[in-house]
Formats: sequence, structure tokens, C-alpha cells
Amino acid sequence: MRLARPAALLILGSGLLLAACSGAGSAGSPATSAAPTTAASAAPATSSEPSASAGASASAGASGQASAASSGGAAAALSVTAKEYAFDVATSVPAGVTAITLNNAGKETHQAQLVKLNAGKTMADLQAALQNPDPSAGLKIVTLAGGPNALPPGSSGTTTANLEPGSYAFLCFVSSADGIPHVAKGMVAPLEVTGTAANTQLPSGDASLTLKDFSFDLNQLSAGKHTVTVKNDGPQSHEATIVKLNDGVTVDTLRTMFTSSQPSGSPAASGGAASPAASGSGGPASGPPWTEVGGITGIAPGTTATMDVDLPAGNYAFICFIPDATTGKPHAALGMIGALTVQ
Ligand SMILES: [Cu+2]
Repeated sequence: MRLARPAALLILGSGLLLAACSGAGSAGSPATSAAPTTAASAAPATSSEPSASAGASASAGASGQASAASSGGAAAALSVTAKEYAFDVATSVPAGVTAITLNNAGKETHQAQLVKLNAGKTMADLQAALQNPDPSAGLKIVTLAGGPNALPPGSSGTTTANLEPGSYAFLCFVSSADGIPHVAKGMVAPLEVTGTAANTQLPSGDASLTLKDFSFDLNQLSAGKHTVTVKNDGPQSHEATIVKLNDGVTVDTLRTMFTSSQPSGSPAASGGAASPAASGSGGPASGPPWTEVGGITGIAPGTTATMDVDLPAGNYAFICFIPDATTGKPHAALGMIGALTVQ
């Protein structure tokens, strides 16, 4: 398996081109609508309205993207389609506030963690770092920039952030049943953010969530559509994976899971524990006692973004899987699990 990983990364470049071409040519469903580079010929000219291409919402959100459209901002829209194991997305977008909609067209859970390369780092540096089984290696050379978190097949989710100019990449850290994170299977897509932001105003949210070391402060939400303003009060990067808890499962159940000794020797277990949002699929028998229903991937300390949610009533939890800067443990093991009751 180790030998296969460099090969997967080496063919990444051509794989992305193929993905972009097939996306643009097949279904008239362009990868993006915000002044894309690769999908320009297929993209509609009307690019300023969010959600035009984001109608594929299914189980978790009937039309979660609509709240981005109605929130008053002039956010540009960027559509990302995920499958095994690639993103179909534009390679360049203008700087500014951008609503990123992830459509999961695959058979596994996927996320779209946007990361900005730190000064002096290149995509080659990132791809090399991502070959390290420890995701901390890759995370050290980037700044987390949000994006929709883990979604089940057939569903979609939207988050909105202010993208500053620079070199970025979409990454999926969710692990397959074999324990290998999707980034190691080639699920990496570069994105250049260009120009000067025309719009830096985030949509106005109707709920707020603050991420801290190591807690979530939003406990209740009414059923249906919300735009949640998410602020990271740091000092570390954090995410908010939203999971629907299985019957009989509580946040205390999760706390016990994460704080008890992690099973060693199981690739799925170690991969899941170490990866941001790698809750993934460990197979029917060993899967986690929840279903991912979106949320927002990691954002840097001191930053704010929004996430659209459209949840039916039920018992949910926020989980942060980002590895701790000193111990390497997922923040969840340090207490970063929060109950969310939707009524
Ligand atoms: Cu965290």
C-alpha cells in the first residue's frame, strides 16, 4: 500500500485534468460558476448568483444552499463535486467572499477541506507532505480555510468564506474502509485565488458557533435552514463536523470513545483518529455510531466563516478531528465534542 501511494499522487495532475474535462463535457453541469478557468466553456455566463448549480441536495439538506442565496451577500459561488477519488472543481477563482458548495456524487463520505499554502510552499511540497501517514505533516505547511465538511453520498452542503489571493488546495481527509485517507488516493485539487477581493462581506448568519480549545458553544438550533456564523477563537485551527447520532448514542458515548485508549494496529482506527474529519467509513461492522451530515472543515484561528445547515429535528453532535499541535491527538479526544439538539 505504501508503494501505491506515491503512484497515486504522481498521476494526480492528469487525473484532475480528466476530471475537469469530463465534468465540463458530459452533463452540462459545470464544475463552477465563479469565473472558472477550466470549465469556462461550459459554465453559464451568469456567474454572480450563488447556488445556480447547487440543486443536488438530498438527504441532509433539502436545499441548504438556498440560504446562501438569500442571505443578502453578493458571494460568488464555487461548486465542488466529489467522487472516488477526485474533486471536480475550477482551478482558479477571483478573490473575495465565496460560497463553496460540495456535492457528493460518490459512493463514500467526502469533505472539501480548503487549505492555503503558506508562504514559500508549493503544491509539490504539499503533495510530498501528504504522503506522510501523519496528517500533521501536511497541515504544518498550510493554513486551513474552511469548506464543507463530511457529507454522505448524494447530499450537498455549503460554507462561505472570504478567500484571499494565493495558492490553495481542496483536500479530503476522510478515510476509506481500508483506512487510507482519500488525500492519499489522489483526492487533492489545486485552486488559485486571484486578484483583489471585491466583496469581503460574509453573509449575515442567524445563529453563531464559536470554536475554542476545546469546545463548541452552540447547543440548540431549530429544525430547518440556518446560516451559522462560525468563529474560531483559537489558538488552534478547528472544524465543526456535524454528525447525526445513532439511536441511543449520546455525546457522553462519544467522549468515552475518543478518550478511551484508541485501538492500535487497525489502519482504520489510527487513520481515523489522526485525520481531520476522518470519521469516515470503517465498514458496517466497525463504523462509528453516527452519520456525518456536513458542517465546516477547519478554519484558522481568528477567522470567521459561515455554514448553511438544514437539519431535521434530532440529536446531533459537533466533533473536531483536527490533531492537537503538541500531542497529535484529535481535538475530540481533548474534549472537543459538543451536543447539538435540533428541535
Ligand atoms: Cu479543534
